[in-house]
Amino acid sequence: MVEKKTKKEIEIKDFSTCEATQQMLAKARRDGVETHFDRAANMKACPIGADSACCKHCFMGPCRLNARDPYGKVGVCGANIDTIQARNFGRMVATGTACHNDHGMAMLDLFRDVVQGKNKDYQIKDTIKLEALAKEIGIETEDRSVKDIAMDLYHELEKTYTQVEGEIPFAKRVPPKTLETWRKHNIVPRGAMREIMEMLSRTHIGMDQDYTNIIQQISRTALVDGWGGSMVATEISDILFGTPSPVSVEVNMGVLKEDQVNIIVHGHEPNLFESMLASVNSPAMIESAKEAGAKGINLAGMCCSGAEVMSRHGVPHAGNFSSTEPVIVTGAVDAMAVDVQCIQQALVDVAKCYDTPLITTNPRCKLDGATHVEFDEHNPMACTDEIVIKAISRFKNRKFPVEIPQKVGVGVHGFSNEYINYMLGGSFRASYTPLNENIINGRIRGVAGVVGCTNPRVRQDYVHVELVKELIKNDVLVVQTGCSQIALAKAGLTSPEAAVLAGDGLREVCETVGMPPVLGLGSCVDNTRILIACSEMVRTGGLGDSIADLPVAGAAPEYMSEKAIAIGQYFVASGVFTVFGVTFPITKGTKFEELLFKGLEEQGMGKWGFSPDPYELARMMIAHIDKKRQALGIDKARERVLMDMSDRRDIEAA
Ligand code: XCC
Ligand code: SF4
Repeated sequence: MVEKKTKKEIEIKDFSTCEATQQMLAKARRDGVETHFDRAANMKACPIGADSACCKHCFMGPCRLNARDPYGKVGVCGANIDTIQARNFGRMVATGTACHNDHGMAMLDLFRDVVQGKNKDYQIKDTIKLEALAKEIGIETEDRSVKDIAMDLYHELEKTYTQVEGEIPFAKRVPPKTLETWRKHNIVPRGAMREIMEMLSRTHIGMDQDYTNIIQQISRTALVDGWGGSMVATEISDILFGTPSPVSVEVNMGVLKEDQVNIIVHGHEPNLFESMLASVNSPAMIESAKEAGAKGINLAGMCCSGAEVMSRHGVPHAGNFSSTEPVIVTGAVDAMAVDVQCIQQALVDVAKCYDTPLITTNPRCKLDGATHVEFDEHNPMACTDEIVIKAISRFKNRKFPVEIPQKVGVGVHGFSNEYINYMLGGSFRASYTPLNENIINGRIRGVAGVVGCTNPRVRQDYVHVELVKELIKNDVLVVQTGCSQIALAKAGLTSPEAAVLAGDGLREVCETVGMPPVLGLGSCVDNTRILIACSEMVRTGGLGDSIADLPVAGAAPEYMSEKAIAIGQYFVASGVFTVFGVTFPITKGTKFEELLFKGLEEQGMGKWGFSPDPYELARMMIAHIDKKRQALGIDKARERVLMDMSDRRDIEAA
């Protein structure tokens, strides 16, 4: 195949390792359609911004410092490089935290309306989880009605957002020793609105100009994401829509069907998706699709909405973030409905090229040029029915030949914390004990969370897949969420058969339990399931008494969003060594870098790490896991298969 070159000569295979996406990028070039890969190749990332060496917080500036001589100059106000970087970092964390809290609060609003009987379109699906959660945060449940417990739970969780003084409700779930560290550093969040407000206030010109003090508010803000808004989003969505348990799902563009009306839901809040499920299954809609000549209506998800509903209901998933433009290039998408977050404005133009209705649904996320059909959760199907009708009409009038890459990865997803408990311990003695035992005896070396976005500045899926392969080969059990989980699903690593790629110890555990070596937990707010899993591991015993003691590590190797930075920081503040790829918004050789990459660990938390290379990321994570095993005195328990970097490079070069 001869590929037409874009302005900058980059081969399509260097954009992505996902073959379906490659096929569509080739088609896009033939069709004269541009994607974010082309734009990234032709727009050099701003080098000053990449180093976080500029400030535009006031109009005595904007000021830019020299990253190669970071202390050679200060801003007009005198702000030095550490202040500038810390303030920039703080604002990223504030924005990411705001997004997750906004999402969580929307779920909590819906929950309140359902409990009060004001919304009859949704119901409480998991009353067992409702009661367990209520009990966990100190709500009386004995001899009380579900409605009363639910109302108390609502009022309690609302504090996550609105509380002015005190500790957020889920601080009760934090292992005592970890909480003690937070209290010592005064970083236990009060409420999200307060923390985000204070973060923004403290980064204004003339406010907090000591990076060691700014970091405190950065951590406190990030923690109200992980242990606050995101956790509320996960827990309330489980209660309303059902707690996930393993389900076999197909992932990749091959889930689209040429002879059906294809609808994609892309975004983050599951309420839209739940209503869309009801719409596409309604007999009237199916009938009308058939009248239009379709065999049926085919619903698939993308990005986090998709990851969440895939895990919860087994809805097929069409791809991760970097495939959201390419999927439209198939010509097979009869409507794409979006809600909030990670919706690129470029979708408008790509959708226009293929006559695909691109429909925004949320009042807080409209796109210039898209059709807006507002989603009202008090009459949800009015919106989703209208989208289905638009899709059917587009199907009937399809103007272009359809080309669907015949690729799917079949795997098992939906490993909620509740299920992991059950899977390992059985229904009568559900517990994390078997996991801890297998870590102590060395069959499992440790646990890694590999999560986050894809980013057109790196080859799509490559870093995710190589990193995870390297980890499981070294007996590290991998848990996943978001676009990373989708990358591994496409690569076939989420199936139990993938256990053959694991080291002997991990493989034995996987084969005994019948689980894949890579456990998909859901969307990015579901990263909180990892926090809960860590807390359970601490509570179960034998692996130290704070999260910082655990042989665990986290990674977002292809991240692109500020939400990812917030997530990284809440893992670090919770005690987890967290590594990022792509690029890190920091000036090298500064005190602020030293604080993030070293100092925080000395304060009893985790720390950051960075490398663009998957093998180096794996090496860093495994070295950290081994360091923790050694500190716990369990390092001798395993036969160590040390990975030698020069060896493996030699093998690869051969
Ligand atoms: Fe967005 Fe959540 Fe990143 Fe994917 S992983 S690109 S944030 S959809 Ni959350
Ligand atoms: Fe420049 Fe200081 Fe204003 Fe930032 S706050 S733009 S460093 S003068």
